[in-house]
Amino acid sequence: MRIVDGKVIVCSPGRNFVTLKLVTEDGVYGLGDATLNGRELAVASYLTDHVIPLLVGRDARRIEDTWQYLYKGAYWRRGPVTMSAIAAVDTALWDIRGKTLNAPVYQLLGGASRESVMVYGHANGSTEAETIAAVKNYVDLGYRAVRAQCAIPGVQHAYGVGRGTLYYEPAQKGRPLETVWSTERYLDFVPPLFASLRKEFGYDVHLLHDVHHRLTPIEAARLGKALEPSRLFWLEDPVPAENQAAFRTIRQHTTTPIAVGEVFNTIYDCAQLIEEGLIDYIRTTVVHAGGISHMKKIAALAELHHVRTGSHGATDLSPVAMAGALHFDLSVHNFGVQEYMRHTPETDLVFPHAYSFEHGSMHPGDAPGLGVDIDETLAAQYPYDPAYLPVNRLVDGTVHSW
Ligand code: EZ4
Ligand code: CO
Repeated sequence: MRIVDGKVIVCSPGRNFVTLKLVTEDGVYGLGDATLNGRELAVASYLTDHVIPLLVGRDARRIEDTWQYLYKGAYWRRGPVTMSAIAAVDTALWDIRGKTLNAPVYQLLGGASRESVMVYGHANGSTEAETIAAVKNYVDLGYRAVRAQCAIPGVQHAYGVGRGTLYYEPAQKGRPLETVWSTERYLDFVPPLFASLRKEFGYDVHLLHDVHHRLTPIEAARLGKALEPSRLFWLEDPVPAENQAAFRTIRQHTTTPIAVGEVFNTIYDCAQLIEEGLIDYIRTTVVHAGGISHMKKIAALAELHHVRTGSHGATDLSPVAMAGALHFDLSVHNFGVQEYMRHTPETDLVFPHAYSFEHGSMHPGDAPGLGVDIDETLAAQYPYDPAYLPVNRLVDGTVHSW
């Protein structure tokens, strides 16, 4: 079964997406998500100019061999552009394999380890009252896990403040938005916010919070300790994670569970975190960490060390990546939770899909392959529209992690 054609479809139905489509000699095609928020065309070029020409003529069934061929064969290893491109190829090949065997991808990965996968939604507010109302909205929609974020008084544009809808999207047109950050105000504001949420909702709903890489290890340790009475499901990205050993400081001070990984590309980015037991949830996802094949290896390492998965699932992951994540989540033993930010209706129409949401959980569906398609005619009506993620500065103007 030879690959005879491949193309990259860039479209912007509400936000930008890069989608790889590989076609076999039998006319079966597979899809892979290659979206890298704010740097989309670099991955599109990597695929079009350097990868698709190498795929034509290869056997579409050799998924692992193709992964190694692209990873080791590039000589230049790792990195978000390379690994998103490899992820797209890998995902498309699993899609093709499922379609040709007439089986949903999760059946090829070992079958379902659970009936469905618990997801968490994003509750954002400009005030504590708004965040409480947003959490209530998710609880009323049936969610059993909710991530709560709130603007901080005196801090412009704290991470995760919504625009009054279910569709949170931080990337903006034009030059990057510059946001201002105060760690001091944040550290004072967040523990009482979660105390209020617990008072309102009790302990039956899982509460999560994303620090978005903004603290130092000792600050994160202090926050984790202060949040212990609120019993978070997890505290996400407490510090930038290039320095994996720095998580030891957090671990030595708090029992608040730690989650990390949305910007990781390979198992090497999290091996120390996992092997030293420095985290509780690994949040790598199909599109940015080398596809389904590589995610399985990360999950297998994590399982040895009591670390569960919590795949990233923001709106900058297309429905193709979301489907891949759901097949992965359903099949791996050590699944924890899946992030689920709803795509806009425009996005859902461009990418018809078999996955579904019910009672706070999702299921990938039983369509062959990934169970997601792309309407290319509709996609063509939404041309690429450059957008950037914000740049963050401290109050005195120093560039800080966003
Ligand atoms: O800011 O995916 O947990 N989710 C997140 C996301 C990220 C975006 C960046 O493109 O942190 O909202
Ligand atoms: Co995050």
